[in-house]
Amino acid sequence: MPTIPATPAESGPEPLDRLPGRQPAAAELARTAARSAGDLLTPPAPIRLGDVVPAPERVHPDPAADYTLTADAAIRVSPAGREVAEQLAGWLRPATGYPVPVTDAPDADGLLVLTLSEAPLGGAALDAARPAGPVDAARPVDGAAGEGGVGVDGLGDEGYRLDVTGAGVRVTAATAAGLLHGAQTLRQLLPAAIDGAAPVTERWAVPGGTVVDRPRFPYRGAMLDVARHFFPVEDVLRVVDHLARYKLNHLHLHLTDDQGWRIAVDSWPRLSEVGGLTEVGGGPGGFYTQADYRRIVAYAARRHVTVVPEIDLPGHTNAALVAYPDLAPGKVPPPPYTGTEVGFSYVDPADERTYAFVADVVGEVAALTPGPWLHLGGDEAFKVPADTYRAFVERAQTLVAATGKTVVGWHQLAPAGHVDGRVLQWWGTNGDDPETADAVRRGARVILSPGNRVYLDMKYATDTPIGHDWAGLIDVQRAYDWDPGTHLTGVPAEAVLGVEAPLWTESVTTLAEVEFMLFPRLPAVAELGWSPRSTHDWAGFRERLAAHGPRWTAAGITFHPSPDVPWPTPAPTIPTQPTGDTTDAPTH
Ligand code: TNX
Repeated sequence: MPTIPATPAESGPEPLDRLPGRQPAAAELARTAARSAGDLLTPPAPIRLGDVVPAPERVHPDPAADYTLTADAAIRVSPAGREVAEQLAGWLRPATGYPVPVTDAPDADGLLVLTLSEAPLGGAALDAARPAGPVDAARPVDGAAGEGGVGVDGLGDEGYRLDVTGAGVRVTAATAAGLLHGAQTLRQLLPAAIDGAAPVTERWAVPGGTVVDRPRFPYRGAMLDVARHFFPVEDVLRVVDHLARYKLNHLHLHLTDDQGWRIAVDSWPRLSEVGGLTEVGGGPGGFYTQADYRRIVAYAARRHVTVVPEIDLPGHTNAALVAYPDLAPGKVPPPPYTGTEVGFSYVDPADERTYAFVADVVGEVAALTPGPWLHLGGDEAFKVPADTYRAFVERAQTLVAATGKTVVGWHQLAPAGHVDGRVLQWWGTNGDDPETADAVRRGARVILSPGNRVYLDMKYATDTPIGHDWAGLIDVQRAYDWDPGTHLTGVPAEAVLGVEAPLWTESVTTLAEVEFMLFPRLPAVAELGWSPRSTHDWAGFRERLAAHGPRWTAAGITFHPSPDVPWPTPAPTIPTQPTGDTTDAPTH
């Protein structure tokens, strides 16, 4: 297994004696020899190539081709992939202590061992090192995804190919999103200590072979309710990092509710200035300025996460009514609300001014949001008669469509008329909803968030210190063992856009508590959204997931040590309940 390839390669390191103007310095030769000797003496990488969450579509291990990251590692990348390469370097530097430079120079000095490319690369040493023919269907592809080998052309918007040989590592993808997903896979293939914030001595081995991977569903998300309790920008950025780690690509922000209005709207300033001052339990609340919101959106975009803003209408609007009592039925100013009941508030559907309010708000939010979606809420407007509700929703949908955004709403929107592309987010608990199935027949697509599977505000067990249980107790296996493609009667897999795990925050007050509810269930939902159904296997998943406990510990991520998961022994230092402490800030 040559450490230095015999021929010049686009992807692998140049032979030292062929670099222009350089003679093989004795020190370099010695280092090369030492590395080769080390490769012969060291055991295989302790992590197997398939030990990734979410499970990749195809994995072809080659234990003879493990790669070891060393101090001279550099990342070579085309300009379009630079942002991803910088992120990868940012993950590798703290724990390795290596400089890991990023370069797009084809003749850059130093050994180039990681290559990100947006285009297929031919004739490189890494190609020579991988097995001939299509990658083995060690994990066969789901029906629609095709058969046989998958070339770069078949990777789609988010897929990637990862090749690991003794000579180096290469991620190939058609898009920067695919490159990032591949880089996340590479990160998981390094020892857990890679997630630490300070240098440690470790053999940074990566298991050899090839991974070819792409998602099952295009929409994979989580929702954070920043209305019941407000979470500062830094917390939201860290949640974005958590999503990206597991290849989730949408962050739904529940921005408004009875207890608080969290986004500044210039044309209706009291919404945030007055409506933002409350939260559940009487705390100070808060809101995002438009600059704050833009910062979240931009941070997410760099991680290929799309923000989906939700303005919940016509119910869940007490905070808006406190700010603008003219919007309230009967113009009666309601008192601020800091409890946890639902369904009592609504904007006056009989007043034209309400529709001016809706148009202004969705107009400003749409202008701040580069992503295609705008979520209208629509849930639990219990005090609005069905006909009135339906007429309100139809006008509101039209106002959203006029902004150029695609309407998303909770499945209560189903009876309203179809608007182009609209998406219903199903949060029921019985897998059967004729109204939603009917809306799908009329053209709607569905995001699945079954309350009894992926509502991450549900307790894990009766003794979970925070959370609800109205949809049942949800431990990891329950969150994992269902199929979004067949879950909802009368809704075919083709109508399923994807999955989303909502985290409501009536009882969740700190970032540590957010993480405690997300981990370890969020990766289960991520796997349902990403991995081909043929890989679905609880026994295998819990083993792969277990290896993430030490990663979360190294990264300072709080998690619930669920008894569903065989955490490695000796047990990592795991807080048994939310502690409120966090040790690292989001990476910028
Ligand atoms: C139902 S799910 C709600 C939320 C609550 C949640 C608590 C949905 C669309 N509405 O208002 O926060 O239950 O689990």
